[in-house]
Amino acid sequence: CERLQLQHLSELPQVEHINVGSDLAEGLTQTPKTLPFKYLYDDRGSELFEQICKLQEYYPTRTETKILQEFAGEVVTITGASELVELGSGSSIKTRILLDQYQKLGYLMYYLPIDVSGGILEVTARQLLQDYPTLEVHGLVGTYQEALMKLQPTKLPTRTIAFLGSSLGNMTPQGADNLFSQIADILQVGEYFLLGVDLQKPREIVEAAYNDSQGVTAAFNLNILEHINRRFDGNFDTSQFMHCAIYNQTEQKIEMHLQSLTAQTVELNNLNLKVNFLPGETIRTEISRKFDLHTIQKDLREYKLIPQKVWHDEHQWFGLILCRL
Ligand code: AVJ
Repeated sequence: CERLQLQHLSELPQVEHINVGSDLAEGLTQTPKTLPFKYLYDDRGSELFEQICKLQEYYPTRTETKILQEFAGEVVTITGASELVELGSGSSIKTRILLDQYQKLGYLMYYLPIDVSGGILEVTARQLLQDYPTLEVHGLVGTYQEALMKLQPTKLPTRTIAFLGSSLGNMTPQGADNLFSQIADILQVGEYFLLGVDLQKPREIVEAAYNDSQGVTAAFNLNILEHINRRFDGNFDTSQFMHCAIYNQTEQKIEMHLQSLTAQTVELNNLNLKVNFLPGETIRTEISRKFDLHTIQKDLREYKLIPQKVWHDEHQWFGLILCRL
């Protein structure tokens, strides 16, 4: 089908592969131990994340969805006919609210979803083509950085890069700065960046969202070990680790960890790596920062990403910021 293109960036000879796994070895040999959050998203991980989004305790997805339902029309009116690039598109469910509005105004659409999870990207792209007869989809399977480097010049008057769901929160402040700088380099003057951010709120609400009663978040967290076992010929035993998520009040971020229940040694054969765990020792698998609307806008301005309009829900739990370069 001509309207669909899927590019697997990691299979391209241009992308260097020498460093695959080195980020992993680095995190596992330092104290405290960490793992890069991107390994949470193999196809199974993406599926589990979709389940998380439907949980009563997990407020971000439904709150952002409500904001989009109310204000997507405004977003689309401001950006005009646009090529929509989306970082971490997953199942594109919330994006459909934007796509619907672009269609309603009769705008031609070119959609470039970017995700590390190739399975979900392919299924989603095919479904979108069926539901949006005039849409062209060009999916990029890879990390944000890889995919942004591979973007072709815009085919439509403006490009909008969307980064929804507060995935920005997974990055360190330095990582977020690097991403803003890369986005500002890629956008032309007058183009847009749409950013969804989870806002600071009482710790009980945040902790409940990452310790759901059905254990879906625990399964999502533990799945990172299965993914790593498969990719790097490892022998993590998921029954010997326990999910925990704690809010770090000073730094306003929730941290997800996997805690070793015993003293154990894990081997990752492809990396030639043995990792020792003390009983109770943890691996940090994710941080999810919670933002302040003022501070984040100031950060964006430093990269010439100038906030044009900010929307939020009635409780100010979640914010959506539309910036223009
Ligand atoms: C997809 C990064 C927005 O940080 O809330 C959900 C991932 N982790 N539950 C988040 C996640 C645990 C989620 N993001």
